[in-house]
Amino acid sequence: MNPQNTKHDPASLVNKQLKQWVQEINELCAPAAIYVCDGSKAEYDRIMAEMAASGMAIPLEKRSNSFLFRSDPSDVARVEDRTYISYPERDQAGPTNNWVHPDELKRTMLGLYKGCMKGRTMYVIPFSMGPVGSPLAKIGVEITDSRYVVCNMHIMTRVGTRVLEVLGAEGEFIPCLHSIGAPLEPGQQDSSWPCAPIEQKYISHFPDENLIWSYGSGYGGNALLGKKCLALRIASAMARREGWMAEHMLILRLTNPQGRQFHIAGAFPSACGKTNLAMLMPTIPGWKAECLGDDIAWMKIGPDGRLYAINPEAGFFGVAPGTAYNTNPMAMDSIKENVIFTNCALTDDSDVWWELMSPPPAHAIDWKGKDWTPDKDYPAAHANARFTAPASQCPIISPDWEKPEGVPIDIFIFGGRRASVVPLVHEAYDWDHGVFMGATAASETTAANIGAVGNLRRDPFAMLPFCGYHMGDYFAHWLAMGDRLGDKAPRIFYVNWFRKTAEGKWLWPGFGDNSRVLKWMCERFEGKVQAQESPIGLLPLKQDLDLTGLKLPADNLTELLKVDAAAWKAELPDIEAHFKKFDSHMPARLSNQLQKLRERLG
Ligand code: O2Y
Ligand code: MN
Repeated sequence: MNPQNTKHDPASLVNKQLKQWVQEINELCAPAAIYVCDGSKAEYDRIMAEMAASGMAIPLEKRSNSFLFRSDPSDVARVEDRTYISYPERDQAGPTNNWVHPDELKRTMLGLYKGCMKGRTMYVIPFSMGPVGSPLAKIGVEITDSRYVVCNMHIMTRVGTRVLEVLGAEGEFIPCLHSIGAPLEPGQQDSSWPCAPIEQKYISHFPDENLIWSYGSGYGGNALLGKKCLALRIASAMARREGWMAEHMLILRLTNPQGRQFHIAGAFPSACGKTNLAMLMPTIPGWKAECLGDDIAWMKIGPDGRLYAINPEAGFFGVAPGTAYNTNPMAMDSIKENVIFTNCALTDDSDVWWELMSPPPAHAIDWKGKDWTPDKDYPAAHANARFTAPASQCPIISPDWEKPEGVPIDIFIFGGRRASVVPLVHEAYDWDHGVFMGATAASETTAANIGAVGNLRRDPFAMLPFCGYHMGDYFAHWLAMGDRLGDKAPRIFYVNWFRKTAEGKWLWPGFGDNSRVLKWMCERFEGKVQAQESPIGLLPLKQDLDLTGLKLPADNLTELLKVDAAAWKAELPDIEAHFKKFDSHMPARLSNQLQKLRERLG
């Protein structure tokens, strides 16, 4: 489409800062054309059709308006080693982030960006994280040379003209520059997933300037810059400055049989069933769950002093392998149509398939485009294969998921995957203790993580790869928010759905039955049930966990709620070493919590 003299023409932009930035990037990246996105369905359909015509997108006959993409095998996930938090001082980024001085990083990246969009269209994507115009929302503009990114951004964020209207002539936005880093020379044949080699990939954040520069990758969190880059890394730094919270949390609403609503936000490291929990189907009669978000929560203290949360995203970018009707029926029902699939297998009847979705097909084309049969000793779908689907398609999406003011959070949950030591659920004694739980959260690595299987990895607040500043200062921000919230602060719990017997069998059924644990939390919040003190926190009394209809052996429950003081004592040196990393930024209040835990353990 010729953008000249239309709303797609950058000359039509009224925001002065945006117009100037687009001009600067045009000069730097030298694209063949510039196109300002309007966010319409017609635009999505046209760009997707172009990708289908080029062979990059494979239309799926079994799912209406759905397409499969196969990425380059070198570009399949977020690249943490190539992700930078760039401040003038290394200490501002802290020990858990990669750091390069902004001058040096910009020099390197400017060299890469020079002429990087030759032969391609440069898309300007105005987007809102959060409902357009919400007091909690932020506006970003992503410039990209990837059509795949444009279509994914259409689903994952609110894109287009409405955003430009809210931005107006003087409004502020977060500039997000993205290039796949693969200029096209005249006559050169494009590849189906152009990207740069790993050593040229950079996912850079300049939090002092609210600025994101991404180069070389077209995949997920590296390229859809509204998600991890803006909504977590940049937003966490903004939130600290402005007194709110940007967290790696699902948001769900539980309604009890009496109609009382509870809002829960939960942070879990990867491979802990976060999406399953976000779309939970309770097994306890009379309880209803609604999903408000599966990955990110932005929270601000409201006029009544409570903490209000919005989901800044508009879609799900979910892991496909393992998603099935028996594990997450709501996710399966969310992806029946209007979906972008990436790195899934293609079946002979033009559908997608992935491991554990259903019995394997007799034949498929795997994520690398090769014939695949079930006798192969490698999976048909990549372990990080994804679906991008509109959140509105989730059958249990809450009617309030786009409420501009958000929903009041009653309960925070932290968790991790632990085969032993950590009980099914325990409650924090107070806010500081809850922050200690979040700060020490740990999970055993699985095949889906990078690194050896079964290693204990501390992932504070599940924010390790996503905190846009020094993690010690982030802990202090949590403490400061608690001080401001006072007695209106959410109650904090820690869960472990993954405890096993000595023989390696699951002790807890998980999935929909996790609603039983959530029910206990809600009843604690209401003051309906007592709890039992233990060295690590407050535990349920056995009779207060609603196990009706569940054939759980009594020994399992005993084991699930067991606190082995010796095993916990053995964890203390690791927690100490973990805290030591944060050096002078480590809040004394959390070191005190460690001391208190030590004393309670005896
Ligand atoms: O690998 C990627 O690029 C996606 S990472 C991701 C996507 C959706 C939700 N969470 C995550 C994550 O890594 O936490
Ligand atoms: Mn996530």
